[in-house]
Amino acid sequence: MSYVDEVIQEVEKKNPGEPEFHQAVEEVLDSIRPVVEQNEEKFRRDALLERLVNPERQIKFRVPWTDDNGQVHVNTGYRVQFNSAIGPYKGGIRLHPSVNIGIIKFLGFEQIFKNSLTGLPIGGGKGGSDFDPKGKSDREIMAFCQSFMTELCKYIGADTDVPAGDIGTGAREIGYMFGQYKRIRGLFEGVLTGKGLSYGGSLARTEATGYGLLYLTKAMLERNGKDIAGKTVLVSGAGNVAIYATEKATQLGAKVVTVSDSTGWVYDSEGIDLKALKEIKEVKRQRLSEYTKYRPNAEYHEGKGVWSVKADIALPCATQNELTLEDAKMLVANGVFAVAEGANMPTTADATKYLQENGVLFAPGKAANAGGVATSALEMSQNSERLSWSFEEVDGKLHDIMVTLFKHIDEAAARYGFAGNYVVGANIAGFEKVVDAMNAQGIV
Ligand code: NDP
Ligand code: 2IT
Repeated sequence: MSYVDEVIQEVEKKNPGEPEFHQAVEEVLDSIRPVVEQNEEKFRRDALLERLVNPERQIKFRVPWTDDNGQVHVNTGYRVQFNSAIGPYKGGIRLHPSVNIGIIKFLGFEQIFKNSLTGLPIGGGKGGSDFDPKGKSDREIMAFCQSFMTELCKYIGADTDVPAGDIGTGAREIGYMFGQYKRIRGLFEGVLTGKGLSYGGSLARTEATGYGLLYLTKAMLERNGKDIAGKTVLVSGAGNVAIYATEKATQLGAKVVTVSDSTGWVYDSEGIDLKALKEIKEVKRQRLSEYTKYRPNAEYHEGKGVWSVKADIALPCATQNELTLEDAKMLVANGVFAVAEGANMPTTADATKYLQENGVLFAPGKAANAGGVATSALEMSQNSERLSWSFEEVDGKLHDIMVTLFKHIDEAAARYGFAGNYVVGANIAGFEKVVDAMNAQGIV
């Protein structure tokens, strides 16, 4: 059996009940076969792939907090410090009831290659908790965040591990976590990114993932002789990534006609009203069903359905495995010619294969959504030099990072005979730098 297949089998055996982690590992290892096969004996002797798929460290802890009625709750907190070959661990904190160790491991594993692709010195990590922020008061959110950080602060630091936002963690949560870190550790340092602008945050970090997604999508379209202006776009999700993907797509002359949340979705044939969307989601923290109050001509539907709408481009920006084979078939039948993942692994493996086989341009999340973490790394730079850059400077760097990133994955795919397959290109290009650093640093 090939070394790659041995390691895939071992991962499944050693990590039972973690299907998302298996899915992420299989995709990466399958893509890097041509690289490994060039020197299989060395890779095997050095147990390079075993070292890659086993986190350097994983931390699991109790998070007790008290609700507004005096009831105590206990959640589970996680931080997986996956790989520090090219820099301090870097990756978000997810707060969602679906969080378990397998979810955090899949996200941490993806983050290794994503962070490598940014070209910046950041290793891979991820954290989170099964805490559900929905419906909680500000005081309850603060109580949870303080308790979470009381334990996490022992393991992180500006030069060791720098968490950030993800699903359920935005500027409010980062603020409470930063305050507690500073209080306990006595350090005002860049230990978290996505901070508020008044205490070390970076301009354009809020917008970065969505904007970066569109910069990469535009580069991919141009490489294939197409333009984004005038196209109809489907966006799923209605959170940080979805909102700023919608904003940048609109600025580039496209029309976004859908957004969704966990209870339903909106179709607005005239184009999503950004002001209304931000008011509902960022200010009032309401359900998307409120949208039709602002736009009476739009439609609101319960449940899933974004991928059934006729369009040119699809941008899944909600969560993992939200775009299935059945959805992929609808997209192709409806004329969608490009899919770029704003979320992490939103497309199932069989759906990805179907889209690629049917000629759809497909940009995987670890490339397409890397603008968020790249801008986090720019926030770290600004914190280190104790300076703040202008919006234009950060946004300009983000743009260049995404265009360069696309060039690298395009070249890597072609170099190994997979021209146009950006899944293979992203995995190989991300892997090459990490492997080089791991080899240089010996068996650790
Ligand atoms: P937010 O919490 O801001 O928004 C998430 C959105 O997705 C919400 O509209 C939410 O709906 C919806 N959603 C979440 N989980 C589910 C689910 N299980 N089923 C249906 N809908 C769901 O998160 P972000 O926008 O930050 O993150 C979205 C995706 O992008 C995630 O995959 C994240 O890992 C990825 N990402 C985020 C980056 C960032 O910088 N924030 C960077 C790179 C990737 P509801 O509110 O109803 O739960
Ligand atoms: O998935 C991701 O890349 C993020 N949630 C952002 C991580 C970060 O450190 O900014």
